[in-house]
Amino acid sequence: KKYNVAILGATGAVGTEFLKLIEERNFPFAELRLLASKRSAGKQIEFMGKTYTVQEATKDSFEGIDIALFAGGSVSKEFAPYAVRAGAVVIDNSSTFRMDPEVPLVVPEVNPEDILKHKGIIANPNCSTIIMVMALKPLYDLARIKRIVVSTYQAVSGAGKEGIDELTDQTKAYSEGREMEAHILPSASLPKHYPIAFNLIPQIDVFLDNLYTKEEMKMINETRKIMHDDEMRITATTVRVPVYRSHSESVNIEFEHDLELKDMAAAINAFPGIQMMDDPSNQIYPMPLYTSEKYDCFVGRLRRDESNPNTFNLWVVGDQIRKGAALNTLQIAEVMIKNGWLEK
Ligand code: 2RA
Repeated sequence: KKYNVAILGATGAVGTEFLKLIEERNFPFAELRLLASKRSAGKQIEFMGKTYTVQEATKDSFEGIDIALFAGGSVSKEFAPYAVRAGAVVIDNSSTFRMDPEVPLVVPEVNPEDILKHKGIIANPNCSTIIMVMALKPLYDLARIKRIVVSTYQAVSGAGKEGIDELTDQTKAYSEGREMEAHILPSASLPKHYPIAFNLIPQIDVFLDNLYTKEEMKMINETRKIMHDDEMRITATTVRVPVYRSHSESVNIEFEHDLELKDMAAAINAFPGIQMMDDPSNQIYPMPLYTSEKYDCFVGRLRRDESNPNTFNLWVVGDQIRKGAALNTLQIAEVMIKNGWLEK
């Protein structure tokens, strides 16, 4: 069976990756409708030997659509209800619906059964959350997790094509001895912007009253929802780094009881979508320069935290645009197709 698919945000970094993955993974689409804001409407996109014209998204854009892939951003709030009313299942990358109790928040390898609770919308978690829970879930199945301390090193691709372009332009300017210009990071909507080339910015998204950023609270709240454990104590520090596409995360995990490193490594290797890359004696560990464009997440630096009982450190790296966004979204649709969960 083939499905009529709409992509909202077809011209951005995530939308472009949807198309690459649909082709790479032979996603069974019949009709493909590319939608974007007025600004990007009219653009021609060559895809699988056909020329598609990107249409401006309107409330009527979803008639006859089975699966609506939303790349994210504020447009999701406006168009999701129209797509649901037209009978489509919306898989949304934006943060709009993630904490809505009526909307499942899904990493297909971690909590696929939650998909069945959907009422038309399924939310794709934040990229840094997805990459972390891919490492947590195989370990949580060995021992319940009591506390997590995570620091992230997040690629500029999280800020879209504009973030990627800024890193390139600033690196070029710096190497040519010119002033680096900053217009995007830490967040386009903020009054101050800082260069990311040769720099780190300890702010992703806006600050909240508790002095955490929205990004940090997403990691805390979304992880508890995906893993169905509101008791887990979590603290996060999310940092933007001059890396193009993969997010890296240093995770300290306190379990309910002690574990053996070999059992933890075996559990991670046995879990789909993640694998160990961990051999310190041969300087083997995951690095973002080499994990980009890959489907899997990678874990290294697994070791005991000698400062606390039942506690371990690990380093996990994953492609932000793929597993962090477009791949996870498409995999949700793939799981629905495989299980017959799309049939009305
Ligand atoms: C970022 N996680 O990295 C956010 C949104 N993709 O900017």
